[in-house]
Amino acid sequence: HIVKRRLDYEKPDFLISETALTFDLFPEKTVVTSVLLVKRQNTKASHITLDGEELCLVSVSVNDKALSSDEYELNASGLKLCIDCDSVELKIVTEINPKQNTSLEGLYYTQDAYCTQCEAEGFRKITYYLDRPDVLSIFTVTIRTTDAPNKYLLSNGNLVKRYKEGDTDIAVWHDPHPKPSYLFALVAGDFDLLVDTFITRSGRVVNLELYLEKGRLQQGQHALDSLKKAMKWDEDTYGLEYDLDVYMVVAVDFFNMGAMENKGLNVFNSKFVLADAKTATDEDFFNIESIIAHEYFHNWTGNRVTCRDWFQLSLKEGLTVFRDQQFSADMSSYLSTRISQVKVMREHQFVEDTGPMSHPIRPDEVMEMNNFYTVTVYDKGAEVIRMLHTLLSAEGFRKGMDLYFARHDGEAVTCDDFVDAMATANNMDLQHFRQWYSQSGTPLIAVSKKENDLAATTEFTFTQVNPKTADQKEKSPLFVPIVAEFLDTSGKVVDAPSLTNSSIIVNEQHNSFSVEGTNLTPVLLDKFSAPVVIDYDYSIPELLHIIRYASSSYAKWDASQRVFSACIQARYAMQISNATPRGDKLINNRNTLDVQGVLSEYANVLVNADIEGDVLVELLSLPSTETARTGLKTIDPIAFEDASEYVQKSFAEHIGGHALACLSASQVATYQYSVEQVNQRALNASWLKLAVLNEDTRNAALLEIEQRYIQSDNMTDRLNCLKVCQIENIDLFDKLMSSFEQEFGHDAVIMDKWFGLHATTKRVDILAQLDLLRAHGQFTINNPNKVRALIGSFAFYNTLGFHQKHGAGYKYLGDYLLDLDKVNPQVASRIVTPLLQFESFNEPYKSLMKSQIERIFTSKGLSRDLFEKASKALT
Ligand code: HT7
Ligand code: ZN
Repeated sequence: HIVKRRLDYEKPDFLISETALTFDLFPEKTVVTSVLLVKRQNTKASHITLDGEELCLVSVSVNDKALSSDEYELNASGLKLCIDCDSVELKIVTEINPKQNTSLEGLYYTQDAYCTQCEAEGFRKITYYLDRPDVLSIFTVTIRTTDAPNKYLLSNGNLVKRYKEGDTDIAVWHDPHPKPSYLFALVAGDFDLLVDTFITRSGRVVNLELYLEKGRLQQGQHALDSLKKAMKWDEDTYGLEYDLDVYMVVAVDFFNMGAMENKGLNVFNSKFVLADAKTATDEDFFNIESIIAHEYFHNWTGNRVTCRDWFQLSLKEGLTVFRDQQFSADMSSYLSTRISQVKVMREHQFVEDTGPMSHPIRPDEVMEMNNFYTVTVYDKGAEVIRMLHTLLSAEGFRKGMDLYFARHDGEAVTCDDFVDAMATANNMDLQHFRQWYSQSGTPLIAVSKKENDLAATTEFTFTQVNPKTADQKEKSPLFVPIVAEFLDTSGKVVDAPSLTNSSIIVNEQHNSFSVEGTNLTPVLLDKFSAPVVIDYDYSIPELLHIIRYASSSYAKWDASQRVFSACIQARYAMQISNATPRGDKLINNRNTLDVQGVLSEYANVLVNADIEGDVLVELLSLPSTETARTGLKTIDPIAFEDASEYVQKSFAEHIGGHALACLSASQVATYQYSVEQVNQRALNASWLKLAVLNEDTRNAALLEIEQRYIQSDNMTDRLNCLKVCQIENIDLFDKLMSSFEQEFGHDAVIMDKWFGLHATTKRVDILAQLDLLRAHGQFTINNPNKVRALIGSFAFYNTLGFHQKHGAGYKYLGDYLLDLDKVNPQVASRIVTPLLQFESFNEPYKSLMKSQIERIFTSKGLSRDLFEKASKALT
C-alpha cells in the first residue's frame, strides 16, 4: 500500500473539459460509456494514466479509432494510453456490478434502487477517469433503464429531457457548472416525492425535491423546512445564492456516512432526513437541520470553490462545519450547541491526537483517503476557522470570505489560498496563525499566577507545551487566542484594558500578562476560544465562584465539568491508590479532596441559586470519561467507570428530593420542536435520572418512568425513560424494550435506537446478547447504520462490556472487524477506533487491546483502510 505525500503534488498533465456518460442500468451488469474531451496541459506529456478500480474494460477508442489491447496498459489501479496531441476524444466502455458492491462506494444497488458515492475516490469504481479534485469538467449524463420500477432517473444539474425508446426509459441531465468527479451522482429508483420552491434573493425560482422511501412523505417536512432556512441564512449571512433550477435530496438506508453534497443532487443517510415527533428525538431534529444545512452550504464552500488535492480537505470541511455551527447557533440555543461542539473536541478530537492516527488539520501523508474524514479535519478544522473569526471579527471574516469567492470561484484551491484571502482582505499578517494547518496535537497551556501586593496587581504566566504526537516529534508554539475575564472576590468582572478583543494572545512558549487587583479568579478559554487544554490548578472555591458569578454561561458549565472531574479523579485515586503511578500530579493533588463535601456544596449552589433552565441542564450533567480523565496518561477503565458512577450517585443523593419535585412540577405539552420545549425535555431527563439514582426517590421515579413511557407523545421522552431504567432497573428496561420492539420493529431507522440501547446495557452476558441481536431480522452486516448502532455503540460506549478483564470484549470486536472488512472496509476502519487507543489504558487492558490490533494487522487480504490504521498503531 502506497503512501501519498502532500508536498509531492503536481499539476495534472491533462484536463477533461467535457464528460459525457451513458449508463445502461442493470443490477448485475451496468454498462458505462464515457466520452471524454481531453486537453493536454503539459506539452511534454505523451501518456495519460486514468484511475480505475474493480472495472471490467470493454473497449477504448481515441478519436473514434478503437485501440487493441497492446495499445494500452491495464492494471488494478488504472489504464495508461498514449496521447501525443493537445486535444482528443476518448471513448471508454466499462462494465460494473452494482449489486455485488457492498463497499457502498462507486455505483451500488440496494433495496431496488441505484445510488452512487464518489467522494473521495469512488468515481474510479464507475469508469476510468482522472479521479482527482483539480480536474473539473462539464458533465452530461444519460441514464437508460428497462426496469419499470426505476421511476426516477436522477443526476446532477438540470434535466434536459426525459423520454422513452421502446421499453427503455431515458433521462438526460446537464450540469453547467464544471465539477470534479467526486461530486458526480446518479440515483435511479422509485420514491415518494416531497416538493416545494424557494425564490432566491435575485429572483431565481428553485424547485426543491425530496425523494423518500415510499410511505414516508410526512417524515420529510422538517428536512425540507431546514433546507429553506439554510438557503435563506446563507443569503443573509454570506450573500450566497443557489445556482441551479433544482435542488434534490435523496434519502437512502444504505450509506457510509451522514450525507453527500453532490452538485444539485445530495444523497442522505435516511437517518438524517426522516423525522416526526413519534419517531425522532430532539437530537435527531437538530442533526437533520444541521446536516441539511451543511450539505447545502457546501454548494459554495466545496463545490463552487473546491480542493486542489485531498490533503486540503479541511478547506471545504472545516469551513463548512464552521458555517453549519454558526447556522445551528442562530436557529437554536447558542449554549447547548457550543457545548456539544466542545464535547466532540474533548471526547473525540483530543483523543485522536493522543493516538496513532494523530494528524494536522491538513494532513501530510495519506495511505487511504477515507481514513482522513476525521474529527481533526472536520471539527478541529472548524475550530481553526472559528479562531480566525474571533481574531478578525464577524465583519472582517465576511470581507475575507467575499475576497475568497471573488478570487477563486470555479477553481480548485488550497488552505493557504483561503488564509491568503483572509489576510489580504483584513490587511493582517496571519503567518504565525498558519501553523495550525501543519502542526498536529493539542497544546497544553499551563497557567500560573503571582500576586504583587505592593502594586496590587496579579501577573498570570502562560506556558505553552506542545506534546509530541505519533506523527510529529518537533513542535513549536502556536498562536492561541484565549478569551478571558477576571473576577474579584465579590464576583465583579475587573477591567482588563490590555485584552485584545477580550482575548489574551499566547504565541510564545511563555507569555505573561498583568491585571490590576489581587485575589482574582481567572475565567479562561471562555466559549472554547481555541482548541487547547488549560492547565490551571483551580481550587474548588474558585470554581464555585465562577459558577456563581461568571458573565458567561459557557464558563459556568466549563467550571462545573472541572468540579465533577476533580471529584471523579479523587475517588478513582482512592480506589486504585496502591497502583497509582508515581508522579501523577493530578491524582496526588486530588487524593485529599473531600468528595462528599464538594458535591454537597455544589448541589447546594444549584438548588438554591436562580439559574435559567438551559444553563441548569448543563450544570447537572457529569463529564464523559474522556473529559474527566484529563491529565491522566493511562487509566484502569473499569475503576474509572466505578468512580464516575460513585460521583454520579452521590451527587443525586445531595440533590435529594428536589429532582423528583421539579419533575412533578413540569407541565406536559403537545410535542413541538422548539428551543423552549427542547430545554424543558432535557431538564426533565436530568431530573428523572437524578431521581432514580437517589435511593429515597427511586421507586417513585421508576413508577413515573413507566407512566411517562406509555403516555408520552414523543420519542425524546420515551428514549430518555429507556436510558434511565437501562442504568437502574434492568427488568423494567427489558419490559419497555420489548414493547418498543413490538411498536417499531418494522422501522429500520427507529430500530437503530433499540440496537444501540441493547449494545450499551451493562450485562454480564453482553457478548451472547450481541450474538442474538446480530441474528435479529432487522440486522444485517451490509447496512452501516446497523453495524454502527450495534457493534459501534458496544465498542465506543459499553465500558464494562468492552473492557473485560480477559479481553473477551476486544476479541469480539476483532473477530467482527475481520468479517466486516470484507464487506465494507470504510465502516470497519471507523469502528476499529476504540482498539487503537491501547496506550491510554493500564495493564492488562493495554496488552489485550494491542494483541487484537496485531491479529488484525497480520490477517490476510486486509483492506488498505484497516492496514493503514493497524500499522500506524503498531509503530
Ligand atoms: N463530503 C462528504 C464526505 C464523504 C462521504 C459522505 C458519504 C459517504 C461517504 C463519504 N466519504 C466522504 C460529507 C460531508 O462532509 O458533507
Ligand atoms: Zn462536509
